[in-house]
Amino acid sequence: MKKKTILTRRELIISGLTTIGGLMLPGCGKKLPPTYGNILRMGDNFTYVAQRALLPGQSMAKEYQQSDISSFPATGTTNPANKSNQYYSEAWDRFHHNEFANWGLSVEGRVARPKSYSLAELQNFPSRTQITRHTCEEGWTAIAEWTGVPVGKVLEHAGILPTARYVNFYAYDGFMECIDMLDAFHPQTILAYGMNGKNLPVPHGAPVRLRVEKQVGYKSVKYLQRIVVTDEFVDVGDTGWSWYVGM
Ligand SMILES: Nc1nc2c(c(=O)[nH]1)N[C@H]1C(S)=C(S)[C@@H](COP(=O)(O)O)O[C@H]1N2
Ligand SMILES: [Mo]
Repeated sequence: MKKKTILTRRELIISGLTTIGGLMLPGCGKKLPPTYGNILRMGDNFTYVAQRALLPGQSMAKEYQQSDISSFPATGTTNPANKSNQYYSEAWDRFHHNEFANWGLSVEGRVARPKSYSLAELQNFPSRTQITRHTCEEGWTAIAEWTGVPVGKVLEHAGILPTARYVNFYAYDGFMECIDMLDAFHPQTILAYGMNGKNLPVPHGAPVRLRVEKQVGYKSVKYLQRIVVTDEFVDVGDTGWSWYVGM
């Protein structure tokens, strides 16, 4: 049953169907996330400039000890090079064959210097390592150590524009998710290339995955391809699943 739910969510995303959709604010034509109006998530509509003042007030997800690290199931897509899977990615398959030497993560949209970052470039940023608990919406949790570069560092390097509000993450298997500036610049929100002291394994999203420690598992996009910064809410992932699912 596990798999079915995930596939259903993703099939909806891929086919572009939306069951909830963002709310339209009358008069200004601005699309806002479905959770808008929840006082606890007023940050949803803050710009990059506004979030900088608020960031120090954000809480951290609990971090654990090495001895707490558990076994960790892989779910959803676990190998984009599997040709019998409908989410097969020829591009990812080629990068994988080449040990991700030519792989790059494109950062585009509302940034002054759009750029494709190689794995080496991402690894050259100051890194962060954290041991956290992953919570899947389907009812399991697991603890692992993740190493990567904070998303905020890469966005600042690309020159994020002051009006930017959201960051969309696209994966090679068609999966996509959107987060706001508070989550994007949260210190524990990282582009992870390491898991438990090794390179990120294929089943867990090689070569680089997102970790959003303040939200449920499905925000942590594996097999990253593209990051697109936007000024307005783009309803990419809201297919009956909540846009914001805080922990
Ligand atoms: N690209 C991609 N990212 C994804 C998924 C997926 O199927 N494809 N599944 C999501 C879900 S529902 C969960 S719980 C976690 C699972 O990560 P894991 O396989 O490392 O346990 O990845 C999330 N990110
Ligand atoms: Mo999940």
